[in-house]
Amino acid sequence: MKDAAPQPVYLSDYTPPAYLVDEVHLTFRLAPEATRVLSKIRFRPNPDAQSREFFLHGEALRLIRATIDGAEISPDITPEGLRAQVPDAPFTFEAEVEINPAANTALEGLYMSNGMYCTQCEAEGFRKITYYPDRPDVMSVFSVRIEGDAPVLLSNGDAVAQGDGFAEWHDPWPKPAYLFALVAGDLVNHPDRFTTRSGRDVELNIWVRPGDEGKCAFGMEALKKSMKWDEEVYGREYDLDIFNIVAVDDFNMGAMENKGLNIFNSSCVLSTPKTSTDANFERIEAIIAHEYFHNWTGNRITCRDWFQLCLKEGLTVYRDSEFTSDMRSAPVKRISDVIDLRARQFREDNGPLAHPVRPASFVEINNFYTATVYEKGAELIGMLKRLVGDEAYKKALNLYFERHDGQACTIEDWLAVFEEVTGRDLVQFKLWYEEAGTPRLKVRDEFKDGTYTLHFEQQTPATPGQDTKHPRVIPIALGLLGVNGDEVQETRLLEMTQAAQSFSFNGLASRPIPSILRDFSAPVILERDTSNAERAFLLAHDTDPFNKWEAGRALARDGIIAMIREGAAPDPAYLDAVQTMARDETLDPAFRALALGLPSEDDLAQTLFDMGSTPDPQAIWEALEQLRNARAKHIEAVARELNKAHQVTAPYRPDAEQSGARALSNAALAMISRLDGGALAARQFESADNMTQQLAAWSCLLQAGAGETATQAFYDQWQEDRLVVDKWFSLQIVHASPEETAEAASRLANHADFNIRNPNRFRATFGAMVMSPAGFHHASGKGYRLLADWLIRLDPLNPQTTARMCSAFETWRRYDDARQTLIKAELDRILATPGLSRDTTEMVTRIRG
Ligand code: 0A1
Ligand code: ZN
Repeated sequence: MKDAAPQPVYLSDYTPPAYLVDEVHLTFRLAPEATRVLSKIRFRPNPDAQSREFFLHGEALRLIRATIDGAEISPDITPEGLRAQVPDAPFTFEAEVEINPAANTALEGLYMSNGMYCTQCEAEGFRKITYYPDRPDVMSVFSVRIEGDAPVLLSNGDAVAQGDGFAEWHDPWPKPAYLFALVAGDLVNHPDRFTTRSGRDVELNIWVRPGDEGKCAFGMEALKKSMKWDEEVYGREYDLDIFNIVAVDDFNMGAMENKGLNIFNSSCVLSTPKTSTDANFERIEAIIAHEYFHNWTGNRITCRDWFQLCLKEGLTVYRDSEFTSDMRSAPVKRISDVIDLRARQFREDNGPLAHPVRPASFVEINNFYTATVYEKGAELIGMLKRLVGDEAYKKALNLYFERHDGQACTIEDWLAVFEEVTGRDLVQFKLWYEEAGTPRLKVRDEFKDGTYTLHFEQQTPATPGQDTKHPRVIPIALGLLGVNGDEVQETRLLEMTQAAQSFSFNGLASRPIPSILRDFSAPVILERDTSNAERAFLLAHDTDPFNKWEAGRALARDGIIAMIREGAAPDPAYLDAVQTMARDETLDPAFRALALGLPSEDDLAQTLFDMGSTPDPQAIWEALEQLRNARAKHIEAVARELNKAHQVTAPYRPDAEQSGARALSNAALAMISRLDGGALAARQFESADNMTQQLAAWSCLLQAGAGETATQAFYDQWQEDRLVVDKWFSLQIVHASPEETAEAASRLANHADFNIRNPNRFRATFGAMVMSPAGFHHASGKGYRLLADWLIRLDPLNPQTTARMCSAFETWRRYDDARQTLIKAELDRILATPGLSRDTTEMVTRIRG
């Protein structure tokens, strides 16, 4: 809680730990309100240390007793931890503390969820369990004994003993405290096995609440695929005899990679065709892979300090995106990732919360699990791979695993293996880690005497605390097309390193059409004056799926911008081009579904702001509605054709092929529903045998204003399934008219099924409100007020989720004075709340600027 202004920590202040830990023994005597934790820790002075101060982190612990080498001590206790005099030689520290898991609503440390004990220790949650050097560069071997009456008692590593009311676990791999985990409760398992390529027989389990055992099969298949993929692609094998996954309903994030005992938000692991959408299945597969891949990139090689978070997260996100590309469609994955990157990371990078992929300071590390660290961090790996090539990437990774196994590393260590393998100097590349902000890449082109020249200029706007930016290395994948649509220059990589740089191509018969930044080869904003004709040409002919999609998106975006700014009619060039694209049966249905998507309201608001206009959320919403209606009319016949032709009749499978077909037929259904008042959607709602079809139909009905019966029917059918009820909450709010968004959120927050302590339900309600910009930014300010009211209520219970949700306000400076005044008043009101958490204080302070 906030007493004095919270103090930042700086990367430049890093010093090695004073003491290292050789082994840790923990005994847990579980009781909901008074769990006893007994620790026995073998310390030794660190020869590399700069001080001999013995400090152990510890928060909200009741110390019962502490000893050093068996002799009782009276340590100096502060709200942050414990200090004591210790021998100048190896010694054993023992402590007994009491904690209260039942009162832990922050879901950090040891807490309870539906009667089950569960932990979350990343980043700094272990200090709420016992006194310990809770920093990732202190790695140790853990043995754990759990005493309690729950039928299932789990911790990291391998089970070494089990009996009535107790279990003992030993993890032979040294790890930092943030990877510790404990779970105890009435759980049932979905078991399986996997044999690693060197012949280790691994027991696999997904542990769930009784009744959920039928929802694990898909997650288990995803786990086995991930294990195999990591062996085949990265040569990484699993290293214990058991791998456990536990599903928990109350969880702040998606999932956590604790060694040998991954803990998942139930929404990221449980699935059945009837209760989960295609998108849910894909996400579950990706998150299972992500957590599993952390076993090497994160656990075997971890981070020296939390500033290096992108070392494990950027790399692991990159690895899970490669996995999804291999399992499904690479172009569709790339396009979806870029949509997400622009929506979340570019937004962050262009506002008051902008920070480098490796931040240089923070107040609360939990506020830095961001799109920048994760998604931009992954983009940096992708650029590095493009620059050095596949072979060198593989060699560098092998060297990284070989050299740093068992260590806590830095970005410098990471870049060094690439420098060594390739002989390249990566000093300039490192700027991508150190400087925040999205580079703008301006392009002009010229054609003379058979030579085509592209002139590039790069510039990165200032970000908070970083006024000056330096030119970055930008890998620009480029192709050139001839007027007949043939490729006259296949994709090649241009390496831009200067502020301004030109590249020429000789011997061309006529002026080519450039396809720049293929596959989105760098996370930059490309600015180029181009014609709609050229975009339509690229949409029709580009061989690079990303740029093909991008051309359609730009065409749509500029058309909508003209509608908003000039009151123009929907652009006929866009309507015709999209019609041709949609009915092109040579294109993957999933690609076509993506290409039928329109830029988001938030994306358009930022575009308008960048053009010097003040975005009006209501006008943006109206223009999008007008375009959607016009498009539905214009391509009605095609929509009807597509909806029929891409119905899936085979038994449900959540694979890329069937999901793509459903995505396209449902995109068509959305258009048809704008014309038939929801008649076709009503039939689909009635007959749907899977959640993808049911939800799509209900959503069309809500959109058409004909959803009342379906809304009730959906609730009656699914009220016992908490993950489906989350969908029931969200969708009603997302589809409310802008006039009624806040009312819908408020009504649902007062529904009997609302539970402020469950982050999934809170996000389903208020996250949905924020995802409807015209409603959230309603001119009356009621959206802002409602969100602030609920954030103030949530903060004392769960600071982490509160702080994350504050980012709804991060774009406030885009808007008109009246809205800015309203938002600022809410930010001030939040900040003035007595006892506001450090997490929320930091976020609101940064947003306010
Ligand atoms: N390391 C996990 C995400 C995670 C991060 C923080 C948490 O609590 C503050 C929980 C989970 C991952 O990348 O999956
Ligand atoms: Zn991760």
